Amino acid sequence: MQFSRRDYLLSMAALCAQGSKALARNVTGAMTAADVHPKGYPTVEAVRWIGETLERETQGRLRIQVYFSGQLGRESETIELSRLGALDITRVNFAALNNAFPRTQIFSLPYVFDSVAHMRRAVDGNVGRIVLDGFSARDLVGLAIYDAGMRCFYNVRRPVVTPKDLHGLKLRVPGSDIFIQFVRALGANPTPLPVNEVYSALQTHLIDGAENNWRTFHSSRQFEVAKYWSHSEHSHSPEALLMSRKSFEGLSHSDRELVLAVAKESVPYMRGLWDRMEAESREAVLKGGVQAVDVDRAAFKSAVQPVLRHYLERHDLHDLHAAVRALA
Ligand code: BDP
Repeated sequence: MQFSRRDYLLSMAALCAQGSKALARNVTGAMTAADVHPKGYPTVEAVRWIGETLERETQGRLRIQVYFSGQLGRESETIELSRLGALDITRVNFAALNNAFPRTQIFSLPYVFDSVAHMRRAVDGNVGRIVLDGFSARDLVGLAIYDAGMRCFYNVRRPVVTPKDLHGLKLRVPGSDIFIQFVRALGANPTPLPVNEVYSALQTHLIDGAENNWRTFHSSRQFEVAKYWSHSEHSHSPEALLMSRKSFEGLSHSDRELVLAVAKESVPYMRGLWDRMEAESREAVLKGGVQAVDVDRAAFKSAVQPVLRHYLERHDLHDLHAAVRALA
């Protein structure tokens, strides 16, 4: 059974009023999870896979109802709902966490990873563990880190090959100071907006462009309006799968272990979907008339160096960065 966002919030309010401990369980008794992406997106499918696996392993005792397409709000809102215990699980990009959880900045900074393989080594190893563990101080449990491809710039105006070509363009960025600062360092005007508002902002020319991966560019249909893609690969900012600490602590010890183990197993499953769907999306948008160009990568990298240097003055990020670079 599918509930609207309003139904969900009303049932949450009713449960809160009763002082129920299981705040986040929706009226069907399943755990609730939120994602801004539509059904079929690799992150949504990975969380559905976790739900099906849990259901099978526990004979239906643990289940997950995934609210996709932003039905439960923006990423900043679902993070807060999870911290409060009004939502069990949220899947968000690290960019949405950067300001409130400073350790997450290590994965969103520009040009910290040389390749997807490098990013996977870092998130699968100690650095990933340290970053996931950092969430517990703020009422969340880090369950997994998923791929989000390589973010690139695109716009409605012109081919962009060097940072100079970005000058004067108004570019949408996620609500992260890192993104605001490096887009400014490249000479463009950063405009923070929630992801689900980017398509219409491009259409109405409120903005000239944005940056994201092939899959989001495709599934959000932004490619229909922004025809110039620049292969900048400036950030690999991955996805975080987070659980409310309240919900997690409401589970028995063995259920906690099971949830952690199944979330871990969902990473290779998600990567399989990601690799296939990213390639499909790339092909589809190119067929749809998008013109993709290679950029002067060295010029992009050097223009954002002051931003990187500024963040790496912090000891925690400096050490994490050294550990990430050692895996290059
Ligand atoms: C996409 C992420 C999504 C973010 C979005 C953004 O999957 O979680 O909301 O980027 O740019 O790649 O905000």
